[in-house]
Amino acid sequence: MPGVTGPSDYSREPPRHPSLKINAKEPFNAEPPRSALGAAYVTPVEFFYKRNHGPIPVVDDVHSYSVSITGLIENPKQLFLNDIRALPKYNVTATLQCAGNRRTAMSQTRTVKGVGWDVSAIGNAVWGGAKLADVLELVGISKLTGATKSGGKHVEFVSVDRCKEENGGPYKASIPLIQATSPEADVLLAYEMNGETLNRDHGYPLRVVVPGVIGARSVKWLDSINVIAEECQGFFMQKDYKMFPPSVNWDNINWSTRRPQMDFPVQVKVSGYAASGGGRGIERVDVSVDGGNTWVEASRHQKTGIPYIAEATCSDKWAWVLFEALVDVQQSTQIVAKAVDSAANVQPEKVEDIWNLRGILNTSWHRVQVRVGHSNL
Ligand SMILES: Nc1nc2c(c(=O)[nH]1)N[C@H]1C(S)=C(S)[C@@H](COP(=O)(O)O)O[C@H]1N2
Ligand SMILES: [Mo]
Repeated sequence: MPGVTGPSDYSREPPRHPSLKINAKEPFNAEPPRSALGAAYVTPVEFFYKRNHGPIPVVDDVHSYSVSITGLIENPKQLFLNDIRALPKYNVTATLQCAGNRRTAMSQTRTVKGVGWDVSAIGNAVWGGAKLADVLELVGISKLTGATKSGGKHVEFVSVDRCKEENGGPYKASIPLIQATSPEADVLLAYEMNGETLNRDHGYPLRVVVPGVIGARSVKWLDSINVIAEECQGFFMQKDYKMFPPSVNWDNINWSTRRPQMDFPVQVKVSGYAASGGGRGIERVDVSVDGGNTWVEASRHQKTGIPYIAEATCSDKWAWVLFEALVDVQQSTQIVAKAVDSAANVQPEKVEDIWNLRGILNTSWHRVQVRVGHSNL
């Protein structure tokens, strides 16, 4: 494996911020405190959630690191980091969200399996790198190609980390070729996060970023790109990250009956974020202070100026929106927030209505119970 290897134990993990809430230690899965998340439009790297399925890979020699591009293509190639850096660099502001975000709340309806995330398995970063569409052009696949001559229709990303779900093999996932070759889709091979070299937790030296799609498809520590006929057959595409109706349980589950989850839907957190997948913007955020009977529209802010990037070179259609609403709360009540995206998708009212076995995509209205106490002083 050129330049980067996946260790078989946890003795070489990187340092992490002490205030992260650790949901699992090995593999390391952690999210920031709620207060750190809403504080900034661009989430600082140290507070960005970390979602891993194995030990963090180690880069022995970044100069010998390369990505091989193979499969159903005419000119297979090995690309070094310098080859990728030589392509036009794009900065894309994109919100990455784990499909398991808010899973803990789904478990309150009925137990679901998986890492117990609170509401912060989400973050917004400025990703710097080459567009995958440009990289694929280097191997002879032109822009907006749906199928190669030899029948390639999907692009598989393979890493080097060792995951127990893959029986010690690497993490992998795929996206359709048409998305990979579409410059508008902004799929990146990123080597920077928030203007700094990507760090080990987030995929150093190179990761995929698929904007608007659940985090699971943004493969870190990229080792090879394979153009294949069918979507990736790996565990995380076929046996995880799928939504099933509530009647399905662990005894009658038939994984092949559902397609892998891709876009993440509209959702919101009461103290501040709203995001919608698929490149759809947030149209409106409504806030209620009476449990959802009456609503006021919140004010919102998107870009707040990112110091290290010229405005014109920075797209934000994949990014979250932060919102604020000043509301009077005179008595103990329930504050509720729900967002509407540009396609008029609205968050569902109840978690019960979208409960699913794997506990993913809990996009129900976010409710926060507030208690107003009266001081006697
Ligand atoms: N190689 C590799 N890539 C991966 C994963 C992984 O475990 N290994 N986890 C995926 C999942 S489920 C998510 S949500 C995102 C998390 O990215 P982050 O840790 O940079 O926040 O990475 C994805 N890419
Ligand atoms: Mo995830």
